[in-house]
Amino acid sequence: GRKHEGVKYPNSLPSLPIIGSLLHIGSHLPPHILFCNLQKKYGSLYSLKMGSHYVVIVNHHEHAKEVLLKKGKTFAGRPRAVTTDILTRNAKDIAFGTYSESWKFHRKLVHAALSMFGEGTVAIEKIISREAASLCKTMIHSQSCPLDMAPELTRAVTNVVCALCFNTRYRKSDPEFKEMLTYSKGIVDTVAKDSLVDIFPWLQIFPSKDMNLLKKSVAVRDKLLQKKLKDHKERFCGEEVNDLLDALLKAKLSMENNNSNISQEVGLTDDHLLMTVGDIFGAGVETTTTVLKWAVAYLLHYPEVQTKIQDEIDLKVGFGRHPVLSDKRILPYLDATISEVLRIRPVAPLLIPHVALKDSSIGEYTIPKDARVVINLWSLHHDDTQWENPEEFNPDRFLDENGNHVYSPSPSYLPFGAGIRVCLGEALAKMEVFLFLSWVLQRFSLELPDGDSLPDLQGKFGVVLQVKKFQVRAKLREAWKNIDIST
Ligand code: HEM
Ligand code: PLO
Repeated sequence: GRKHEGVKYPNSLPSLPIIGSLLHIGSHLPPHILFCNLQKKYGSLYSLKMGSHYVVIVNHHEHAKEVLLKKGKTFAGRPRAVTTDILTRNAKDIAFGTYSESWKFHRKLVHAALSMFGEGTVAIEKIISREAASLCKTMIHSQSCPLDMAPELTRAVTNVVCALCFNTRYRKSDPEFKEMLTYSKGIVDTVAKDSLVDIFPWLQIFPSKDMNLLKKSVAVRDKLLQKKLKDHKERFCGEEVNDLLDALLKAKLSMENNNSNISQEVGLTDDHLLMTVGDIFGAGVETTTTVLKWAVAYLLHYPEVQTKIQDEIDLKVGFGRHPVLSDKRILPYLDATISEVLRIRPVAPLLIPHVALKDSSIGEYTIPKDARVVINLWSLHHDDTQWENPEEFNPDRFLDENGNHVYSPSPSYLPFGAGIRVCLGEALAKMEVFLFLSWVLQRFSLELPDGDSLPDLQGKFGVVLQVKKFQVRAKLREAWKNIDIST
């Protein structure tokens, strides 16, 4: 650390032109891995300049918890960035909106709405099971040839969040669903490239081609969301709340009726409503689908893990009924596998950047107001003082000596973040991943198609850590050949 009148700042990387050449040694490493490697030279907490912005990179779990939990409110800000501003109409959403009354209000509303229609009630389990059944049914027809599971996994996950947000679902060849797949890919491929990734000289060029794709994709998304809002406004009578959009409209109406200025203060404008559902819809689809794809990719690499999960399901659930949420307790190996997938390939390896709302500190280091703080979850999840052979995929690390699932065998594990910015969809995502995987693995064995090479495990860094395309052969398991799958 650099000492300055008794104040100690984090080590700082040399300024950009020099880093340019320095970083080129490990050229084209994705940022989370580069930031992890830089610890060797600069320690676990260091800073760098990105344009005029001062950025602090946190690689150790104690520092991460100080930022997220102990000083959560101090570090609850978010930076503004050109691309996320386009996505969110200048940060009028939850994920990219900075700490404010409006942010608090929307977060609370969504949280309440999600628990009302889903989490904690049987309603959500029913919705997920319906989609799991539908997924299994389409997989039956694809047994004879190699299958890219991504589109159908995405549809299953989309339909769950569609039910929660809009009380609708998509059929297989629904044109609106296809449109959604296209715009969402356009957004994932381009958004946040300026704020996070452009720390790196070789990615700093943000081509106008990307910007055009982003704008076009956001316009298509906005049109779709606008239509949903219009439909809901026409149908909603102020009483019966069927989904998240109804809940938001009800909050808006009751504020307007109260004749208060609060709705201005907390921003219950149409823009805010649209951006809030946009967040939940977008996060709901891209994150959970990504985890499922990583899980399948790892099961192809580790067929013995798949066999163990299936043995557990066969023994504890059997073939007479489908898996239910309460089976989580009796399927610890599946649960451990999911935890391990979230460790080894975190969906958001750098979370979303945080911002210091006032002068503060992390450990012994002084952190000035407005500093951007990037938590490198990758470093936490691959810290070899915390995890034995961190690169190895091993669900057993999440089991105790009696074979029970341990939620967090190390404090260096935060797949959903923590504190006041913790993921809003954690409970929902966990239910979905558990049910979809247990349904599929109860019925099918997933194998590498003859002649294909194993799926890539590096991933592609972006606003989420994406999985490259791959195919599987999904074989209906022996025991199911004579059973009617639709039940
Ligand atoms: C934020 C992980 C699924 C909604 C986050 C963050 C992480 C995360 C790491 C950032 C925390 C931070 O910046 O400190 C995950 C993982 C998921 C998942 C691993 C799947 C397994 C979902 C789902 C939803 C959702 C299904 C929607 C229902 C959100 C929202 C935020 C968020 C709205 C922003 C919260 C805020 O800034 O206040 N998530 N997420 N996530 N997530 Fe998730
Ligand atoms: C995914 C593409 C969608 O079209 C728009 C969208 C909205 C919210 C974003 C999400 C994208 C990516 C994952 C994010 C989520 C908010 C919280 C979540 C960033 C860009 C995570 C993992 O932090």
